[in-house]
Amino acid sequence: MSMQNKKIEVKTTFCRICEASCGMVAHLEDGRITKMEPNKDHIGTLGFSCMKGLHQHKMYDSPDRLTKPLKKIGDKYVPISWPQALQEIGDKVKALRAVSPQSISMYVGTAAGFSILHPIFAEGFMQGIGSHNVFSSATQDCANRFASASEMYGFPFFQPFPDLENINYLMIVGTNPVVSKWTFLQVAHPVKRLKEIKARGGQIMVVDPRYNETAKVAEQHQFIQPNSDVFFFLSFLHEIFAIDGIAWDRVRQHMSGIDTLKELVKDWSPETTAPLTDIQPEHLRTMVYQFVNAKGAAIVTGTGLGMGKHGTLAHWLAEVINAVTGNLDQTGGTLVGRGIFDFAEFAKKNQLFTRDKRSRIGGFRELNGGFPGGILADEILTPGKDQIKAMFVTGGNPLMTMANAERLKSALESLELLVVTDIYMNETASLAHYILPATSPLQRPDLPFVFPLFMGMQSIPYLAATDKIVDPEGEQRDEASIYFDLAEACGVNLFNEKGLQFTLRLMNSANRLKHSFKTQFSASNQAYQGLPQTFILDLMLRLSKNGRFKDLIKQSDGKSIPGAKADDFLSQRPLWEDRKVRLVPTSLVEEARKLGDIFNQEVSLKRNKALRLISKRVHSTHNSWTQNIVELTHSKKFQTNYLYMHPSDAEFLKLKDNDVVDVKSDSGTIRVPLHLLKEIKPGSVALQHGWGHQHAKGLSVASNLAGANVNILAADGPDNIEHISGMVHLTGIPVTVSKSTEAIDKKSWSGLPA
Ligand SMILES: Nc1nc2c(c(=O)[nH]1)N[C@H]1C(S)=C(S)[C@@H](COP(=O)(O)OP(=O)(O)OC[C@H]3O[C@@H](n4cnc5c(=O)[nH]c(N)nc54)[C@H](O)[C@@H]3O)O[C@H]1N2
Ligand SMILES: Nc1nc2c(c(=O)[nH]1)N[C@H]1C(S)=C(S)[C@@H](COP(=O)(O)OP(=O)(O)OC[C@H]3O[C@@H](n4cnc5c(=O)[nH]c(N)nc54)[C@H](O)[C@@H]3O)O[C@H]1N2
Ligand code: SF4
Ligand SMILES: [Mo]
Repeated sequence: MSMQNKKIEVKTTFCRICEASCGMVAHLEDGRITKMEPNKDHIGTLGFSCMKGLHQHKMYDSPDRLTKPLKKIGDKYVPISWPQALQEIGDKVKALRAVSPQSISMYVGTAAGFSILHPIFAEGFMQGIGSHNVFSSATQDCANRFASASEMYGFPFFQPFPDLENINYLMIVGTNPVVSKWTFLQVAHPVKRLKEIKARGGQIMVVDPRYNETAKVAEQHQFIQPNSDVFFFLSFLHEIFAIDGIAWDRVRQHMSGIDTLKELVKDWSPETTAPLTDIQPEHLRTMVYQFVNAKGAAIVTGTGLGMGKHGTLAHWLAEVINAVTGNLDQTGGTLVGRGIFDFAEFAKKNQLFTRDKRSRIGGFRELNGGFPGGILADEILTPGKDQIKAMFVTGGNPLMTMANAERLKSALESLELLVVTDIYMNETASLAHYILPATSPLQRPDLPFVFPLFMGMQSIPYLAATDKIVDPEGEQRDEASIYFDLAEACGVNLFNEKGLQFTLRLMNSANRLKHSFKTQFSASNQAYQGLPQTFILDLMLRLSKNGRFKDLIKQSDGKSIPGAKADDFLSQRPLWEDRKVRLVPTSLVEEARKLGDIFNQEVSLKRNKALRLISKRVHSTHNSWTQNIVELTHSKKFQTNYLYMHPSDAEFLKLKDNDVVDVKSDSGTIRVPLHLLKEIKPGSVALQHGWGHQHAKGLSVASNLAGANVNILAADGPDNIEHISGMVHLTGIPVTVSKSTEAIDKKSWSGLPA
């Protein structure tokens, strides 16, 4: 075929893999993407994109993509039609629901969050079912922040973020934005943004058990013992009081509880905590002095702190430090954004996120409509009324990403119904009764990620929209339509709203009709038409007075909008009656008072030379789902995860680089190659999560790589989660490491039995 017959197109869109949401340009030939490039003219993402974004079309266009609903029959998966899949799932759900709606559950993964309609419709489906047994990846990464914000500001999504344009002292604790591309703030090109701070004379201090990629840019770094951040912050506050670094006017006017705070930290001098944190008192005092005297300072935290043992308390104290030093709601400090509508007041009016439900196991309070993932296996395995018997997994891979993978595997295997909606047949799907093929981000229209859209959490404010770039293939469907159809099949109404379900039914029929007129002479006549996604997105924009979807699409480099500003939060927006920031919420203070005993236990564990396992992300992989891209794993270096260890620990344990080691915790053992790393704190070891794909039935590239699932080492169950937020402990895990007596069998060793 000659070149000129090819249909060449160039379309703009944005990446929906991580929060940076980079503006991108897709080059297409005959409807298939041949190249993804950064959009150099994008006003918010500055021509940035990473290697995952540049290779995303390979992932979305892989022969491994699911294109038809699959049903497990015996040991095999056979394609079935959508009507049959929906009917069978619907019948099973109806039978279970008649006995107990709570027996039907859902796990919402992180990929769901990167579509605006997916989580809304999935949640609506569960509300229609009448079950509060919803779990999400939030208790693996950020529920600590939601819990802390709920207690301090009365609303989980008030998440102050640093004013990068004006900040002069940025302290980065337990996050590695250079690799992760920031979390809880949309920042494309983190290296550039960090260098700008330094170029104008600002300072960046990284506090981390690893001299990580961000520390290399910051050039200032302080090692800290894993899990000890909460004690570091107690001493930090102790010193702020000692040098009177409190912004008294601001505190008295806008915050409550300062006296209790002073009393709480009085015994935590830097000398007290140094034996655990390994932060020398002089150094801590210098940091406090610099923080207090900077014209604009802030602490930011991330998953390294949140996935630890005291994630909520540590994050809360970081927020308290920002607040009492006068940096909250201040130019150069932290700002609280506004989204396209007043989400907080809307939530208050509609009584969203009220935390009134309790879990059957452990009596945990729900947070943002979800329960802790750490009790999921117990909820499934413990007999009794409301025992979970069916589960929908949507945009996630809990078997790889949640604690105690081995136990979770038996739990998932025991379900009467497991339905996975994904773009790939991942490990979790490999246990499912039904697998539903979803569209990829590039196959659906969308608005930006929920944090920038609803809460204005952007370092450069803009609004954007994207149309679909390529058509769905085979029988792939978007999740909004999938959950609408599932609601129909299960005989329930989305959000338990009859009127809404009826309206959607009308929209659905109108969409089909419109399409059949349009395409009656074309070959794609048979294509499925679900809900009119662009119509719904347009409605969201219009109702929030943000114009039309079709106009926004035309502004493909982003539409500039007003950003977050200072003096826009304190005494105005906290959702409490008095609108004051609660510095010392009762439930958090009660927990904090227990820290004395915990401190002593941690010190003695440290004396026993227990190694602490921490997390580690790399540029080329994203949780459990980019290992299937050949281009990102062809180098031998990227074909497994490794245990990273300081040479001094290796010498003590008589280990050398590339040895095969067994890493053992109270929950299990995994076997991986060892990598010596001078940049890790002696006593800490690091492992990357998301590996060990050998038994995935539908990942033809990833299942041929090596690596093991680190979450076999993490404990689950009600006693192993932080009970304010429900977070599981995925970092700071005590482990022992020894040379393995056996070599790694690359094909079979994932840590999990087949
Ligand atoms: N030890 C350890 N464990 C961790 C972490 C850690 O640092 N250390 N990190 C934790 C964190 S931060 C998180 S967020 C969780 C993540 O936990 P999960 O959300 O459970 O896992 P992911 O690996 O992100 O899985 C995303 C899934 O979504 C699918 N997917 C991608 N795009 C789409 C789409 O458009 N539609 C649908 N339906 N599916 C799609 C992918 O194929 C993949 O299977 O893991 C956590 N686990
Ligand atoms: N390339 C890539 N980017 C990603 C992801 C990915 O998998 N790969 N995942 C995305 C997701 S889902 C999320 S939630 C974000 C997460 O984004 P981040 O929160 O930035 O997560 P990490 O990059 O793992 O950085 C965690 C840091 O915490 C440190 N740490 C570990 N334990 C402790 C501790 O006890 N105390 C302190 N102070 N530090 C500790 C680690 O050494 C590491 O430097 O990243 C997103 N971006
Ligand atoms: S940083 Fe990479 S993965 Fe994240 S949005 Fe940008 S291109 Fe996508
Ligand atoms: Mo995450």
